[in-house]
Amino acid sequence: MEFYKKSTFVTSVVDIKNKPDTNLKEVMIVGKSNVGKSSLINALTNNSKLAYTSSKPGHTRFLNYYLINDSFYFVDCPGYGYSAKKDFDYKLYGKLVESYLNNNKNLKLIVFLLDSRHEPTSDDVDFYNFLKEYDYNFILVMTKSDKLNMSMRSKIKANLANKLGDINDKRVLLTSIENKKSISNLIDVIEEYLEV
Ligand SMILES: Nc1nc2c(ncn2[C@@H]2O[C@H](COP(=O)(O)OP(=O)(O)OP(=O)(O)O)[C@@H](O)[C@H]2O)c(=O)[nH]1
Ligand SMILES: [Mg+2]
Repeated sequence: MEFYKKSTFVTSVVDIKNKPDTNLKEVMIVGKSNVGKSSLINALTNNSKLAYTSSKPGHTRFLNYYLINDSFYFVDCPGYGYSAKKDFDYKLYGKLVESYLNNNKNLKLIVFLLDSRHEPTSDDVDFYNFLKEYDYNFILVMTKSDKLNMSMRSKIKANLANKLGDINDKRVLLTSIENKKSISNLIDVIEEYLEV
């Protein structure tokens, strides 16, 4: 599949009690601020106006549900690790994400984004370890690969292993919103997890 043809914004929730009342499957998109979560959702749906993106970090607030092909949700998360935004409430963020992950039978896959140009930050490492405690499937998506040169490219796996430990049991994909092939590869992987 090249991209998801039908996409609509459904709701933005601050309290998990207000999540959409359906049994549709969900794919969570998470990662540090500015890593490219919202942009990736737009690329996957070929809809540049769907999710709000910004070159300034800290833009997506709360959990945003996007209905895809009338069959599942992408859940866009606020980014962590951006402390300069003074009105960003980290306690609220932590609570929201934890309550989202608590016993979520609809959640089929977590897409954990990391910047392909850098080693994972300490916030990335913390979040990775936090996710590992849960039983959900998750994959690692290395974003902004269009900005990589050959030597950076060759270091990605070593950088990951250096900070995250053994990642041999994890799927690692490289994406760029400018590279359609990388987006359709990601769609194929997402579809695998949605089928089960
Ligand atoms: N070169 C390049 N830039 C990208 C790519 N993906 C995202 N960006 C840029 O990165 C910036 C942040 O993108 P967003 O999608 O808003 O990031 P986010 O993770 O949703 O950020 P928050 O909502 O603040 O947590 C924007 O300027 C995007 O244009 C990519 O694949 N390549
Ligand atoms: Mg965003």
